[in-house]
Amino acid sequence: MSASHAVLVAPDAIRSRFSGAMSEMYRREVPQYGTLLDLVADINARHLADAPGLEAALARAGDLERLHVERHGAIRLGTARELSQARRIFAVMGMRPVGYYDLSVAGVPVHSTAFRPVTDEALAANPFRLFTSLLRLELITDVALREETARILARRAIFTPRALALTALAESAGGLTDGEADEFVAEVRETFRWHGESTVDASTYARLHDAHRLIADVVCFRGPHINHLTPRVLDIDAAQAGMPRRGIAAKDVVEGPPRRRHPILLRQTSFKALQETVRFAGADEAGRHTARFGEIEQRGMALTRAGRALYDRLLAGVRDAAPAAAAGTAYDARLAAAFGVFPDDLETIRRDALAFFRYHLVADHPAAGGSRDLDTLVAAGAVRAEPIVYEDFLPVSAAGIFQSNLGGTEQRSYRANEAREAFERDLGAPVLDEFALYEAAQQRSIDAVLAALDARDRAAARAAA
Ligand code: OOG
Ligand code: NI
Repeated sequence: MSASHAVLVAPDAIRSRFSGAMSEMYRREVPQYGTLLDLVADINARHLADAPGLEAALARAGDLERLHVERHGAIRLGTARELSQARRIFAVMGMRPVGYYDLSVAGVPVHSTAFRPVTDEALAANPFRLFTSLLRLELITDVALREETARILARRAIFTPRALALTALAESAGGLTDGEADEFVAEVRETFRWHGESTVDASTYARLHDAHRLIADVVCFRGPHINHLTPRVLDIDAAQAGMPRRGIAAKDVVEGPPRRRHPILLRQTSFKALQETVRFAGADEAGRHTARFGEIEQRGMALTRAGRALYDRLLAGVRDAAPAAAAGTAYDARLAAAFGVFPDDLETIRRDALAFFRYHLVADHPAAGGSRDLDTLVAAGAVRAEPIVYEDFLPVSAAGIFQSNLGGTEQRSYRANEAREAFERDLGAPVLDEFALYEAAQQRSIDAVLAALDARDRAAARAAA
């Protein structure tokens, strides 16, 4: 077979291999992440056994098979060139930039997007996502330090020449062969490994660290080490309670919405970043750096703009009263109380258009007197509505995760200054709108239901004729 007719590997399969390779590498680098995976596997198995019907519901939504391979990770990049190269590399694995997150408001000098699969099929195959942040040099106020930072970053090349060559090949050939895909995964993984040696001397590290811990983390290393990986758990409160029992130091509060019967958006918790040994340029003695941690997430349904506005308003009300980290269990109680006004039964959520749903025709159900009205069909039981899983991130939660893992309690904040256009220019492409993606998924399912009803009617008419 000539090369031009070689069989190409689906981007979904390359992403699965990459996600697996990253997980394997991180387990070796951060053994506590392995402990976290064991804890999550135990909780998921127990939760499925204890909640009758859940397994079937997850299976119907295509969520069961993806559960055990599901995870997200996070990386922090330094330059526009790194970000645009990352965009091309992740595209080979079917991951597109979705959403814009401004974290400067929370005192973190970065803005971010999430590279993730976007189609229903790709998400079902493997939803691996990478929360990807770009350092905002313009937020470093000390001009000399800012220029030095730019000089240091300009010297490094984070992707291997082979990774970039294979990316160009995938772009021109429309994909990679099996062997090329394996090589690509190994080469790209290389970029995200931990380096125990800093590229700068101890005093440069100290100055950058004093400007912001995150700046030191991004600038002082050869590449953007993966800083956490996050499996998906079905009961995050059980995971939060289970961490200390396995010797894991959990962060104080779970980020995101409170516990509910029908989970919404995303709840997250993490274990505190490890102190790691680093060797600085020209130094004999080892120093320390804190960056890498483990995280657990529980995903719920994707909210519409209206649902999200309600979520944001309720959360802001609670947080304005007192910061989450300071408040401990009192915070949980206030959060739960505030969210009392957010409906927690699926039919109200659906009818109030607070969340997105996927609609399925119930096989062999007499179709509600030929009605084409969705609410009528749902009420008659002829059509079933399943909530669509939220596949993205939450800026306030992300800021909380960043903060609890920078090893300090600093809460400096920058002026709120969204810079989406600059981010998209650096990325080399616009970010996709997550609401539009969920809306389209919902609409596709409605169109499919209506088309199936029409087909059913035509078949019935033929049979009657
Ligand atoms: C990213 C923190 C955000 C999440 O799950 O919200 C994040 C980082 O620390 O680099 O991963
Ligand atoms: Ni995360």
